[in-house]
Amino acid sequence: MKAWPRPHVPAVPGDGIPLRLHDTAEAAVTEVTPEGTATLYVCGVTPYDTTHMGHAATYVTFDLVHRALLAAGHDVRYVQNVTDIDDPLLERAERDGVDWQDLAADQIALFHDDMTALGVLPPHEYVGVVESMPQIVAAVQRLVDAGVTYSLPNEDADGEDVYLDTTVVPGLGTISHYPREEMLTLAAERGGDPDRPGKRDPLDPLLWRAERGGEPAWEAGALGRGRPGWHIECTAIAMEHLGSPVDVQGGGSDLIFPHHEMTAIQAHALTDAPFAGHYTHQGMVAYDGEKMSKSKGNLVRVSTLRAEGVDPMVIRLALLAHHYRSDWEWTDDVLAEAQDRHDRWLAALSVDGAPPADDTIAAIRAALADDLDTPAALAAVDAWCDRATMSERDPAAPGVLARALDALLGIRL
Ligand code: 5CA
Ligand code: ZN
Repeated sequence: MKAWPRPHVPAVPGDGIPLRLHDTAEAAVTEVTPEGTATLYVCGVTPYDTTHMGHAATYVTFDLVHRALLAAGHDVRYVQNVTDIDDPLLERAERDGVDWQDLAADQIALFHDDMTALGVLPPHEYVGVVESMPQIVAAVQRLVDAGVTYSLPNEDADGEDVYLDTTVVPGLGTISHYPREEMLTLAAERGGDPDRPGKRDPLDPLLWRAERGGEPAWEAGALGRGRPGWHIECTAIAMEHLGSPVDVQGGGSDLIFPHHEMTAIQAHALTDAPFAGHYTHQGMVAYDGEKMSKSKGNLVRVSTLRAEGVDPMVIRLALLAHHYRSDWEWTDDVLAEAQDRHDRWLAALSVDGAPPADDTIAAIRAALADDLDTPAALAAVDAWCDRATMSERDPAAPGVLARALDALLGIRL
């Protein structure tokens, strides 16, 4: 599938700094140490009701990871999936009386438009689940052949559903470290089926779902017609396009369990090696006191604000004002503060000569390399703007700083 257009990334003066990033599995901030090209896999949208501020926060955060790796001197290869077949997508299409493929195509187009407006660098491969069916089927079949799966009959289907047997593969809990009770609760809330009779462990993830009447299904050889479980899609797509381990696996913190836990276990079962060097997670953006989510409908959409005339760079500044690991709430004040900052920065960068910017650029680089400390990076720019009207004059400084803001923060004023 095609991604969105790639903006130019200007060169930045100064030395690259190795990126340190939080790893959920280690519960620590550690250096990202790519061998050769740095690889980044980020879980993409399920294309309905996108792009809300939670989605935007996640993709802007991993855009900063992408930019920080480039600024550190690495070549980067970035893959993002799109979950273009899934229960919630089918349910929404049914509710609205539209074809699920048309709904997905429209929402993917809208997502691309929003990502372009927000200045997010596109992935090198933007990969749909539907177009990846042969690789996903092959991954499930390899797990079956390895003897780490079992099948359960289903009265609604001719074939059988296939599960990974987590009682025989190692690693359950090594990403999230959540207590078992919490895992059981989250599995039930987030697409799992812990209460299904016959499962060897209630947490075992579904790998292949036999065709139910009226549902889309694909041929899968010995597995029979059906469609994949959610987690194996990302395992197969990441391994196909990046190999493993990937340097950074990303997504929102709502994906820590079960999605990233299971993605990693499955990859480990396939390769006998860790899936990722860093499992990095964006905190949750809330609205009206609750996590912003498509299922609840408490959404602020990027496209709505854009249609109201809000500059997408103001939206991006609103997101950057929060550290990516904190949970925070979208409010009108958040947007108003970002608009103020945008106007101050624009005014300061538009003067005829300003204070030298080298130290400010070094401070932005250092802040971002330190686990994406965007509030510190923004504060460094604020401080430069406060000095911009003072006497010291470097005619080149506004241009140099503007290009650094573009390259490092994705802020193009
Ligand atoms: N297609 C799957 C991943 S394979 C999925 O989770 N899609 S999604 O559309 O529900 O979410 C897309 C991304 O946005 C995920 O990384 C998710 O963790 C993140 N996300 C969703 N809601 C929020 C939120 N309120 N705050 C921050 N990130 C969020
Ligand atoms: Zn995923």
